[in-house]
Amino acid sequence: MKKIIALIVTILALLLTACGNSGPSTKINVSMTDFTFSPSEFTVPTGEEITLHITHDGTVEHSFIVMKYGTDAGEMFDEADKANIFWEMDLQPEDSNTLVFTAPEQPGTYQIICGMVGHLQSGMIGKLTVVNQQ
Ligand SMILES: [Cu+2]
Repeated sequence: MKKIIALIVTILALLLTACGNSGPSTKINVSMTDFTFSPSEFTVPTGEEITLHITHDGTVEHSFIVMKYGTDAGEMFDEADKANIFWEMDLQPEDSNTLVFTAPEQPGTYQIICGMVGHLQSGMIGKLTVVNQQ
């Protein structure tokens, strides 16, 4: 009987740990407004399928762009930066969408930006942290 109780306690402890939001997650929920991503920082495991649910709570078109490893858009997103897009989706105001993308195999930090003119400068910037799975 004691063993069973100990087992149940262990399982509950593991479940609580799994629910913590400090570790990597394969689910991202993000809201886009004029002009922020909320939240703006995400941690995902390498190579996993990531389900991204985006809601648009702003009034102008926005995009969610993950830049390739080792690149960033600099001061502004322009034509030359398009070659460095790892993954992108656009969303119209009051729309929402759920998409799946595969996380990069390379651990590290990746810049997230909105590619609409002027939005990066207005604060539509974020960070995707990709970590090896434990
Ligand atoms: Cu935008």
